[in-house]
Amino acid sequence: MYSQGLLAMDAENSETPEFLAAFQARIDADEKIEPNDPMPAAYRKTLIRQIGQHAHSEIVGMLPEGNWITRAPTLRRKVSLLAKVQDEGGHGLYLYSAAETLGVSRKEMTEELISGRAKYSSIFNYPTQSWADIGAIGWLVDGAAIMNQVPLCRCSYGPYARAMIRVCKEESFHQRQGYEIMVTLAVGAPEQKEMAQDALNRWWWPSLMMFGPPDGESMHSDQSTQWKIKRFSNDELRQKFVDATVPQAHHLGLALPDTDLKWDKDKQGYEYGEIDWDAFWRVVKGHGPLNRNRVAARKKAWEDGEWVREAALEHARKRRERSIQSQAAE
Ligand code: BYC
Repeated sequence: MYSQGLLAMDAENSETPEFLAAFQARIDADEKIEPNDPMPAAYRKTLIRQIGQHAHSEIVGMLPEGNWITRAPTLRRKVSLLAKVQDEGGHGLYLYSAAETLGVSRKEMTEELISGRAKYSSIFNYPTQSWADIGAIGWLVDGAAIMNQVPLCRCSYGPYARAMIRVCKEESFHQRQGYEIMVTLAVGAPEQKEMAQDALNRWWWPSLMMFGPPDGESMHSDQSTQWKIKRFSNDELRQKFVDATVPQAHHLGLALPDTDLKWDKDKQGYEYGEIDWDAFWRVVKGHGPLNRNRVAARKKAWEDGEWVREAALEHARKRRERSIQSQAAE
């Protein structure tokens, strides 16, 4: 996908059976793989894919919430929403940096995003229609993100795992600020409770889709599990999320929009209804309610920022030149 000669970064012997076995032995021994270590080209490629998509998700994920910064109901809500959106920008930057250690540039990754070729989480293609959506996103979307990202703190690739530790701490604050918004609405006026219920109705199923396709259709899972990039399957994490979140909805006095949802005593978990996977794939393939809008917003931001990048590079060039001149004069 990326033009750069990434394969050339891997030693010539990095595909031999002996090398692959030795690499797998390092993974099995829970050693961290670091940027300058030799690695199979497919391991590098899968990490660039996943970390790049993850970074894009954080950056695109700023848009639905950014839409409400100027309309937050109180100063306190505005301050915490601003902080949350800034955190997401920071997460994107750690993640782009982690991907850069694998030999791909941020410019290349951004060009993939603004050309519409790169994927990012399906969840960010839905509109935020009311203030309650900001509560639902923090509670459900950040809640789902934590469930998926805590195991990534133990991922085999060092820079990704270390970035995830900081990200998870911040996501945990995000989840709580979202749930607190939902609590406030749920105990408020009947209209506020209705807003909270409406937001839950619209965000519940897309949140379950964040974990990716069902295990039987997840093409990368087996290899990523063998390499300890993934520690749990998509369905396992989805189940953990449902089990943790349903009691939280009950505490709010809200109803989950799933008539098939019921506690299963044998599996000690909730049975839930059929997910509309056709709808999921439509969104992933670019036909969700706001895919075009999201990509266009990122394209505009990248183009508007061109002069800043040029100025920063020119400033760096001049400093370098001055430093060479002053060294020559000594
Ligand atoms: N949306 O074989 P599979 C946040 C793609 S942001 C779109 O199971 P894998 C936040 C998948 O990429 C946090 N595409 O893949 C920010 C693959 O396509 P390609 C976002 C999806 O990688 C702001 C194909 O479907 N979190 O927290 O083994 C505000 C087959 O899937 C989706 C991450 O990025 C999807 N939902 O597993 C608030 C976590 N699901 O690449 C909050 C990091 C699947 O072959 N990523 N696809 O073209 C992961 O953990 C894994 O990549 C996934 C998918 C579990 C998502």
